[in-house]
Amino acid sequence: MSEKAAFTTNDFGNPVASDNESLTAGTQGPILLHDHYLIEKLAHFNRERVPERVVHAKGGGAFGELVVTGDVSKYTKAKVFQPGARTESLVRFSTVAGEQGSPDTWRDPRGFAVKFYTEDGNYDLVGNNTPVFFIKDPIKFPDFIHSQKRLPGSGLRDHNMQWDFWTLRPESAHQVTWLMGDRGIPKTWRHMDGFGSHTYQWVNEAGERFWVKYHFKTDQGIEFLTQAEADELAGTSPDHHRQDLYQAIERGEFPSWTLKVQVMPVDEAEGYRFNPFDLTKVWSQQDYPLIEVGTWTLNRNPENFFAQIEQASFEPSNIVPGIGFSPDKMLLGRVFSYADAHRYRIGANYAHLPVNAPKNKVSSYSQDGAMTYRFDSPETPVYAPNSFGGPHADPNIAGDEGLWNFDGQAVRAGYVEHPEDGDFTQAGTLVREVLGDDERDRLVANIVGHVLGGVEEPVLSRVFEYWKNVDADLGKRVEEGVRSAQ
Ligand code: HDE
Repeated sequence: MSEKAAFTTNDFGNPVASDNESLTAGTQGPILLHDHYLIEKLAHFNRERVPERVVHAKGGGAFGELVVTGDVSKYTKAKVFQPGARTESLVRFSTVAGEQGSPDTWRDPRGFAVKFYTEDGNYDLVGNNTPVFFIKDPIKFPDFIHSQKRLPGSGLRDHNMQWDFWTLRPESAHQVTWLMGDRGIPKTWRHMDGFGSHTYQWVNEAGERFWVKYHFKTDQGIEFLTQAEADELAGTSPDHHRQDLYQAIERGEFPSWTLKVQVMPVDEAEGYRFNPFDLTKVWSQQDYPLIEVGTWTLNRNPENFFAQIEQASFEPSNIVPGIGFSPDKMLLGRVFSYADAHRYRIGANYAHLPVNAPKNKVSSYSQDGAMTYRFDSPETPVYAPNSFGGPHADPNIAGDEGLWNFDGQAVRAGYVEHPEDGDFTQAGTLVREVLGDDERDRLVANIVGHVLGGVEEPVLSRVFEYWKNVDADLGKRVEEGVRSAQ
């Protein structure tokens, strides 16, 4: 027998007389202005939504824990990655182009945003379920996203616009090959890998530096949906992935991933066959094998979706000592953009929200701002330097944010091309050496199906050329497939 239900109150704890009848002058009379409870309900209702994420609007997530089972202490001093360390974590999985109400099973990369609540503050590793991305310079990001969303006039999505952008920016080929293949529609969020995607810098206790790439290898195995299965679920179960994760955790079926890294000594970057900072490229695992870090398990559902998932904030700028940035221009662009997005979407003090707040003590000089919730004792100075024991910076971590050499010229130019760089090389390797025959067959069918969904000249000819540049036989099969269906 549940305990006696409490009386309904308004938002300030004042008990209310009725939740069913507004206050009127007589039973037939006008509603009275001083029915402040009615006004509170209607006014708050109008303010229930915050702006959805401009990308990655549809998603879901859970809490979990990283347990370090390996030993990477010779590469990093980051406490979160020390042997035996256990760190609480939050993840939000998402699609990219769809709005909040869009189906989980659309073909799209999946966001794989991980927050570690470490003893040195939050470390956010905000990746995707693919190791690469469509572009390599952040200045292209708004254009790229515009081309993947909706036409300005009709408000409709448009495959012609998508392929127009992709074929005019051929560096997209590697990611588009991933997208059009089986990885483009994971069976569930539990059955997909995650990647940090970018190259980051690790620093060990001795100050030695390494370039690293992160891999979350699913312990559930990689599984996918065919286009037909995905299309059916888009109609019958649009929240399929969100529901699957929630119910698996409810059943006590806690999904886990094995976190691994590739490590490159900093002095090998310049001579590597691919530009190691180019986000459209991977590092061959023959060249830099995966090294186990630990097990990351999801074992607790959010109690309130809006408070803990919709308002969750992830930002690549949240890094901890022992982990730094790299010359990857996409990473550096993101280091600005995410906190800016959260300030706009949730407000200046979004870091005060429990889901975003670090577990260690905050000793910053930020103060005030709307919805201030966290504050220090009255005697704590609000400026630095000061003579009254306020917090001070730690010079010992200078340089931990990532150090690398560069010339001083200001220039707008693409990356330095390494010997095996090129827009189509790794896409071709993926098609010829990684995919099996059945995966290639589905890749061709998915591309043909997508192109038949509205792509026309002059874009159509460029699509055939794009795929022939990836792989001659694949390109031929795509063109034959489209031509025979027209
Ligand atoms: Fe994002 N991205 N992004 N992105 N991204 C956002 O931040 C941005 C990129 C990713 O579940 C936004 O909170 C720029 C790559 C995820 O809350 C925004 C560039 C990768 C999520 C933003 C990129 C990602 C976002 C939108 C080009 C994989 C959802 C709302 C330099 C490595 C996180 C927000 C969550 C969200 C900016 C490209 C992953 C607009 C400028 C590459 C998983 O700030």
